[in-house]
Amino acid sequence: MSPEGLADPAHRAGSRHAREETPAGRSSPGIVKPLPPELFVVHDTNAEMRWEAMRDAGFHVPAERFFVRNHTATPIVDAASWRLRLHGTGLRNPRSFSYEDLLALPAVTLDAAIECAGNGRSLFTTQQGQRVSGTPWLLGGVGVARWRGVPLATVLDLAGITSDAVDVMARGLDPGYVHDGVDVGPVRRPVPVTKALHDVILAYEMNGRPLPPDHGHPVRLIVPSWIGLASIKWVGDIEVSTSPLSSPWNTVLYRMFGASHPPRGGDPLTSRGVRSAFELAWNATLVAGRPHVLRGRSWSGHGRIVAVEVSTDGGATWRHARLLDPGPAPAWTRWQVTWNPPETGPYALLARATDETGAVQPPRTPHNELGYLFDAVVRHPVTVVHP
Ligand SMILES: Nc1nc2c(c(=O)[nH]1)N[C@H]1C(S)=C(S)[C@@H](COP(=O)(O)O)O[C@H]1N2
Ligand SMILES: [Mo]
Repeated sequence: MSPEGLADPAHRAGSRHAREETPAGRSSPGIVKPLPPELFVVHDTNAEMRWEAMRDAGFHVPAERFFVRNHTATPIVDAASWRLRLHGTGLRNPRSFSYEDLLALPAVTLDAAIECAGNGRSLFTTQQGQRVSGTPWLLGGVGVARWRGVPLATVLDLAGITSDAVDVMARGLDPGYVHDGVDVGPVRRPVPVTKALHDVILAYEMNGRPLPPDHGHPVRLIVPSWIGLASIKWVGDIEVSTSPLSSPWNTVLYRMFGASHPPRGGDPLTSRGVRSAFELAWNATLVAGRPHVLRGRSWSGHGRIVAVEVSTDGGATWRHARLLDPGPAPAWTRWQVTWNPPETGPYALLARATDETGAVQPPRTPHNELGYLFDAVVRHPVTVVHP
């Protein structure tokens, strides 16, 4: 890996990252931004967004509140000396771009969700009684931001992509990831040329500001509608190849493994399914005998959300929630429904979304060992109490 642009190759070894507990909340060894406990739940090098904190947020998740999924640690990359190197057998004109070069190219703006393939993983266990391994996300491994950058197609054209190129693999500048005791290098994973040329962008802005360190500064990929892993952060180089490329992230990780899957795993994961979340704390307390506006958001990697139904009686009856956004496909749709809880006691709130392809959230998600793509209807526990 080229160390170009890495201002702090020692990364997170410094004492400012060694702290465990601070007045601002728990910190993570690999994350730069503050992680106040009212906004985040920290899982090792990752931080999940609390859904109850979305209640007063707008359509976009502010960068300070956006979930972080780091395989290792956020590198501090200096945009001025950073270079994006394009190389490989699928290019006639291999070349590099500086940050300024990218800023000078025609830009596009896109509202898109980033969602970890493991979002909802803990529900395989708590809701379906199954064993899975990996970061135990609840539902906060997702966020929508407004991304601005250069279409990857523009940059690939300038580097002379050949008509027989098949795979495009971006590689991060983060420290190498240790998998099964072996350093397998920085996060990287191929995207087929058809997707790379279709709607992928090299983003340098998040919600109108330069990308913050934890979200890929200076430049990251945004691969709309695909699992978050594809949206490589801190991109240092991109390989374009006329033969298929591989990395641990499309061979031993991010595929479906287990009894109902092929012995060497299903195909590498691409687009995400349909999912919903309430903007409520897990085990929230609500007061009986008065109307509550239940709000939430639904999203799908296959297309626009066209309907969301909510059940407050454990799935016996359903009613349609009011959709509040036109539902731009790669982002999410906010919705709301009013509920007047009749009695005190424990309840499960369910939300079930349908997208424009007709895909509906199922009652159960088939098991896979690494706990990817949990898309079943979630039973969100709340307690209703006396006023
Ligand atoms: N270089 C690099 N890119 C990466 C990762 C990483 O660890 N290193 N994590 C991936 C995964 S698994 C996800 S879900 C998204 C998370 O993006 P975020 O941290 O900006 O929310 O980044 C992806 N890009
Ligand atoms: Mo992820």
